[in-house]
Amino acid sequence: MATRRSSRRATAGGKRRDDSPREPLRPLTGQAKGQQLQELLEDLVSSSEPGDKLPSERELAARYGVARMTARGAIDRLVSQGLVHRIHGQGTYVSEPRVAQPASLTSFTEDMVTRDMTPSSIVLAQEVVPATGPIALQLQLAAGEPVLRLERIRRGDDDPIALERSHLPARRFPGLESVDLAARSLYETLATDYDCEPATSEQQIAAVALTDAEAHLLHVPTATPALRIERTTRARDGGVIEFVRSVYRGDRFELRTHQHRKAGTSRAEPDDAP
Ligand code: 16G
Repeated sequence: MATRRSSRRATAGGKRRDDSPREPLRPLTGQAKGQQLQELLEDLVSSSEPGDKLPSERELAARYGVARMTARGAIDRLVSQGLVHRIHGQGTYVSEPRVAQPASLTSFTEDMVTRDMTPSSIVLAQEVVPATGPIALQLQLAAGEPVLRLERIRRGDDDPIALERSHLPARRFPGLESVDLAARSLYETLATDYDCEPATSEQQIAAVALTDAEAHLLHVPTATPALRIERTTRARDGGVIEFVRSVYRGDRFELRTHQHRKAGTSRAEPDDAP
């Protein structure tokens, strides 16, 4: 799949441009015309801006000498990859790129800045409450001990991307409930104000459909696909400092991982026979 240039920026004010390129007729030849067309369109998307309009099925069919069904199929695949979206009665438009979360332990703020986006948050809850059994278990506390419950809508360039529901041990971070976490990064605050750096984490990731309430907060239709991430984070001293349950919009977020294969894994074992 084509990866869009990270430098691609939102069209000012979300304005849509209708400047479909006017190229000469270039009939596709050979097998798998749908696949060829899809690749051409992925290329076109990678050099476009969010909000740019794609040529219509009819234009694509005429330009590349393919059936309209073939053009529709190629666009459908781009839609399902999240590269473009259809607006009923208007056409197909290039989508905002996904934000990549790297495999390393980064904060939302860092993820946004890496993508050249401006992070911001809307704080929905920031209060000290007694830990419920499951939260206490995750934070390795006794049930009823005070925890900071922090719920934030995380935004990139003012677009809501994720909903994060964190719990932190309140005794370790006294006063954190009064810090303006709409304006400040949590990780930066922990490091600067509490001399506590997040060091390691374990994550569980699952594909989910957003609930009504989540979809409403993230400004997308109900049941939009999303990634649910649960992360337990420890400080350098090994203490658990955060348990977070987040949902990230599937159309705006992706995870990047790096795999390492152990040397010799694929070799057949020599016979043990004497
Ligand atoms: C990430 C973490 C979240 C942490 C936040 C801090 C996941 C699932 N979540 O989004 O646990 O609270 O970064 O971000 O990755 P901040 O420093 O920008 O407030």
